[in-house]
Amino acid sequence: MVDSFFSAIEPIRYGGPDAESALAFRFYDKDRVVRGKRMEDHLRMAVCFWHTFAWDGTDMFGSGTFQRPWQAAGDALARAKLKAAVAFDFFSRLGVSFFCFHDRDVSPEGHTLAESNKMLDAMADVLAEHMQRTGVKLLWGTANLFSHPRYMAGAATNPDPEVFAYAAAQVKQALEVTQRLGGANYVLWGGREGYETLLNTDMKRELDQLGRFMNLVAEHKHKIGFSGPLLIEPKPREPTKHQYDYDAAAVDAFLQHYGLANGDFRLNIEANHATLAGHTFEHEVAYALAAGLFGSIDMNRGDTLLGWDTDQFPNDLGELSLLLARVLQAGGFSTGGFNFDAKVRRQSFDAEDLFHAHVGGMDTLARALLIADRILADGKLPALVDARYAGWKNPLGQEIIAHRLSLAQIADQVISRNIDPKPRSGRQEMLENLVSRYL
Ligand code: XUL
Ligand code: CO
Repeated sequence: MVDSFFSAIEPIRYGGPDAESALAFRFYDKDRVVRGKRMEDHLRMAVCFWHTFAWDGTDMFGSGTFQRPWQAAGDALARAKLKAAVAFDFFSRLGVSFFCFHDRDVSPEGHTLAESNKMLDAMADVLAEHMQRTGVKLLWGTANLFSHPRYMAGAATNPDPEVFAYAAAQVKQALEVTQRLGGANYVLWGGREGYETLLNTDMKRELDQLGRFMNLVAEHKHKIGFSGPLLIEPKPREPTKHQYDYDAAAVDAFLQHYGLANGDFRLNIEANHATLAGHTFEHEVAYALAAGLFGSIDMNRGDTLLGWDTDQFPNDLGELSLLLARVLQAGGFSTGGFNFDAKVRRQSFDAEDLFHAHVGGMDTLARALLIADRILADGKLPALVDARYAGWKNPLGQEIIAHRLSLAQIADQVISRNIDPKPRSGRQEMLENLVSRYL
């Protein structure tokens, strides 16, 4: 079965921009060196278990369309083993470097937490063997604290402390398994950490609970010596009406408020979550970088006409070229990477559709990397931004920023020196034309 599921697909190779086959990389040439680093090491791309292997194509109007062999009825642990074997066959044929998972994507829910933990431990051994055999690494692990009915009113923010405790126990196990598998990061997405209605919600209490929860996770990370960062993944809503980790700025404020802004936590920015929050993807990444919280990226896209998290594969070369230029300029990823938190459409149920989706996403990022390199090598765009702020290098600007002038002293200078600033063009259209020339 493992051999047969993807057996019609040859391993994906780099064929250059004019490759004939639909299933070849045209730009992703993993050993090609760009700005002193191999493409594979720049992009650190990952396939996610949940959309690609756990989801069966169900949506809110219809049942599963995929009917994968590992989703058929039967012994849950045997199916989890089959799913893992097929997944690693996929990673190898695709030639991707990393994968990501939730505890319940790779291992079934038992009747008790002890039983679930035992199965997860067994599955971690299975994953470790596949990782050893294929060389595919773990970008991050996480716990699913939103699917089971016990979490319907939240996990850490639940009105019932026993649910908080259950979630804490689940994270302890998922973090330890992530460490055992050499995961580079651990992710916390607060799927239901928010509310459906304020009528039944004590917001202050829920935020305090969430703060305490993160504090406990950070303590445990240090206790076990997990070296990667904890990544909080902002999302404004869905499935909740409002989620406390609304966007990068909200998480930044939360971390500061609860004494958690000490380097343990960074952000996992997801493209479609950014747009749901009314921001651009580039805005969220720019904020994370500005706040010193940039960690990793969940790579996908939304649909301009659909107001929910459609999690489509990325294909906007212009957006991604500017994004990569921004990330490269800031030094690139350290522990993070590009995880395809993206799913094929329900009608794309063939095995080969999973390859078309990932090959397209990987090639788009690789091509964007090459364009970003041109943007930075040419240097005009960063130079224009620098020039726009050049005044701050002068004595007035430096004294203001260095806290050497009070409001009254600044006011005195404006009057005594007859300061009379003249407007300057922002040159937006010229910059837009410049960017088009790189594409
Ligand atoms: C949900 C989402 C999650 C997180 C991990 O929108 O993005 O899959 O990435 O829990
Ligand atoms: Co995500």
